[in-house]
Amino acid sequence: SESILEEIFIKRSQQKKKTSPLNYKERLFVLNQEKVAYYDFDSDKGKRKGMKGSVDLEKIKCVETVQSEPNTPQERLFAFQIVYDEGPLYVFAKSEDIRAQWIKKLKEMVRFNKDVMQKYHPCFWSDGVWLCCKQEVKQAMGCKVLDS
Ligand code: 4IP
Ligand code: ZN
Repeated sequence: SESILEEIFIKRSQQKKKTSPLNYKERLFVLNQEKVAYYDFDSDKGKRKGMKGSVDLEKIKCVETVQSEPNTPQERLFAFQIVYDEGPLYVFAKSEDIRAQWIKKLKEMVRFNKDVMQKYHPCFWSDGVWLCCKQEVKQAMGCKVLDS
C-alpha cells in the first residue's frame, strides 16, 4: 500500500537472539497503512534496496520517546521506541521535529490496538538491565505510567 511517511533513521539491532550483536544501522523507514518497514539504502543512488525488517502496526503496543544517556553521540539524540511482542525497536531521528512527527502519526494509527501498554520503560534496555528501573528481565512491566 501507499507510503504515509518515509525517513532515513538509525536503528539499534533488536538482538532477538542471545548471540546477536549490539550495533546501529542506517535504514530507510517506510510507514504504510499496515506496517512500518525498514530497508537497506543506497545513499549514492538514493535508492531503496532490500527490506531488512518490519513491524505490523496491529502488533504495536506502545510508541514513545526514549531518554538518551549521557555522552550520547549527536546522531542518536532523538530516540524513540516502537514496542511490540518481540520487545522494543529503538529508532533514532535526525531532529526532534521528525521524531515528534513519527510518534504522533504512529500513535494515531495504533490507538485502538488491543494490549496497548499502560506503562512503559522511558530508558533503554542495555546490557541486561532497564536503565530506568534497574529491572533485569526484558519482559518486566514498564515503570512509568502513560497518560493516554
Ligand atoms: C545485525 O547485525 C543487524 O544489526 C540487523 O539489523 C539486526 O536485525 C540483527 O539483529 C543484527 O544481528 P549484523 O548486520 O552485524 O549481522 P538490520 O536488519 O537492520 O540489518 P534486526 O532484528 O534489528 O532487524 P537480530 O536480533 O535480528 O539478530
Ligand atoms: Zn523501567
